[in-house]
Amino acid sequence: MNRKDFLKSSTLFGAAALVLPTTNTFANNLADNSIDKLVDANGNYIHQTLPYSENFLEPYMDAETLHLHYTFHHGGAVKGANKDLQMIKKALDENNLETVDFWTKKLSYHFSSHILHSIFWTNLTNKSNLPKGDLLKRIEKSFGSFDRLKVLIAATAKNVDGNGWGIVAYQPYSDSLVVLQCENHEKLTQWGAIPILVIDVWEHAYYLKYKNKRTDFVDALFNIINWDNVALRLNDALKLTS
Ligand code: MN3
Repeated sequence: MNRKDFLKSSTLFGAAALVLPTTNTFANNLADNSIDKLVDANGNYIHQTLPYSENFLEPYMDAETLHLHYTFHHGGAVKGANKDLQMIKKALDENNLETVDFWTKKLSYHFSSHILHSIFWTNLTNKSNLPKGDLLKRIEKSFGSFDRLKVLIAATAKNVDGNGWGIVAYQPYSDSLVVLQCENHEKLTQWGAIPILVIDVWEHAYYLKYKNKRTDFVDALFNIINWDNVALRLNDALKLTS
């Protein structure tokens, strides 16, 4: 798929998501690679099982935090997104668009949460590894070195105002990797950017173990980032947009 087709199908997907099953190439690529599958054949959002046991990321991420985070925070977003979608459908069916702006805003929040959490779980592993190959080359091209990226993404994540995420994304419009500071789940993106590494700095992600020390949590996460997964995601993003 070339970039023109991608943009065209993205637009179509955006408009058709309410009524059609997902046939979009990006979603299919992700499902084929078993990275994540966020919707079923009918376009409803689904909550995949975690790719590991809840104590897998100990001691850096404790099992209780992971359980609550995955079950109630991520799970709640999936439920919320399905409700928002139903409410938008209902508004269209009944031709009553009075509250549709509310549900559209909610859907942006909930589905963005679903997307980022799905990426977050697979971005983590219990054995440390480092970026290599094409990913490392891309990092060096965009940031100068891996160390410079680490400093940038860590500072960006630690300094989010309130709840949010630090994100490394592939930006097809500039053909480069970019670092984003996301507030909540859906704010402060660059259109088109595809997240490949996400760091959840909502308090629910760390408060049981790290209390108010968000900085310690972000530093600890660097012990469990699965750079092979980040590389796989970059590869998919490049294939999608080339
Ligand atoms: Mn979270």
